Amino acid sequence: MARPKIALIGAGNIGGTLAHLAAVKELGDVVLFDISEGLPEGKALDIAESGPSEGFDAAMSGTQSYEDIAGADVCIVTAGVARKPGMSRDDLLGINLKVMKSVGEGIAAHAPNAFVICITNPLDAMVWALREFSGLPHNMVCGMAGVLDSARFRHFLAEEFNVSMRDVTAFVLGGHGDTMVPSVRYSTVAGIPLPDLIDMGWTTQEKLDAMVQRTRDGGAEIVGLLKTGSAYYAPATSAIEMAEAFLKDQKRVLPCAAYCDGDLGVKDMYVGVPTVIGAGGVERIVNIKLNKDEQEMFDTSVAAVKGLVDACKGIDSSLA
Ligand code: A3D
Repeated sequence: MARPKIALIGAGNIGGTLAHLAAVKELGDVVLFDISEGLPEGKALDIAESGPSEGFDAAMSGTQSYEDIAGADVCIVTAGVARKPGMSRDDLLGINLKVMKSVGEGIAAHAPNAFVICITNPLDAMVWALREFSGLPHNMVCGMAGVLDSARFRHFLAEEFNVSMRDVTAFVLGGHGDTMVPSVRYSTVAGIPLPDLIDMGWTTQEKLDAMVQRTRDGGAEIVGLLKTGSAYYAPATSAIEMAEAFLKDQKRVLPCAAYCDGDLGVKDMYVGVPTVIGAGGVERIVNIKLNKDEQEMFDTSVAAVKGLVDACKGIDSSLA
């Protein structure tokens, strides 16, 4: 059986890391696409040359032509620009919306059966627009944010409790932004919910609140340290976890930006919710029950995402 084909649209910091991880994990052959000439070709060659030492069998190539992504099983989209000093969120939205249009059309023309994972920010609005421009089925287009935000929360919790990160589960819901909702009730250590761990004296409400806030600020914390870019190791690892769930039909329960059509009370929008990812793409949304406080936070987050989607519709009339 031929190896799966993985197309990475955008060969910047995350794109290059995705390619390396996909190769090391032997998930399939990788095509890196970028408008920047030489960048995808250079990264592909560099990673291919790590193959003899690492011992993986995966073909690597770089391209500026959408024809080369033909028949891809998975497309991971990081194409776009990051916010630069002096650029407003709306400026960024306008620029990346145009990028989503060209990427969506490229995928529709050459890889219409792919499972598409969007990472480009502002995430929830961009994945919505990418789906609209590509016309692919909603279950085959999703956004990566929840796995990363949950991983950050799990890391902070594991450090606080001095336990293995593997035994800490967490869910972060809502939009990928300041309003994201780290769910304390549904986060556990080996099945023990966090509120019980406070009762057991493992931590305090104040410390937990601080970890929740640090999770919300997780992206900004890394930007503040790096100064010249944003996080890429953990974002790439998170998207690879989702791609692997699809390629191996793992039926993983992972939070991601998925299309909600009435799910958790959200209509016709992409927002972070728990999902099941398998060979059918986003096979199911786990319709968890939120309590009053969680619902209020979730609603605020959904309203923020809706504002961005409405702004997209205002910029590109074909989306309205
Ligand atoms: P960066 O290293 O700048 O890579 C972006 C790449 O996109 C560059 O190589 C560009 O040349 C390329 N590009 C620009 N326009 C196009 C186009 N039209 N077609 C193809 N390629 C194009 O950024 P990065 O890899 O660090 O981040 C990529 C995106 O992910 C950004 O929008 C980040 O904000 C976002 N991001 C999201 C998360 C989430 O959790 C959702 C986390 C971290 C970064």
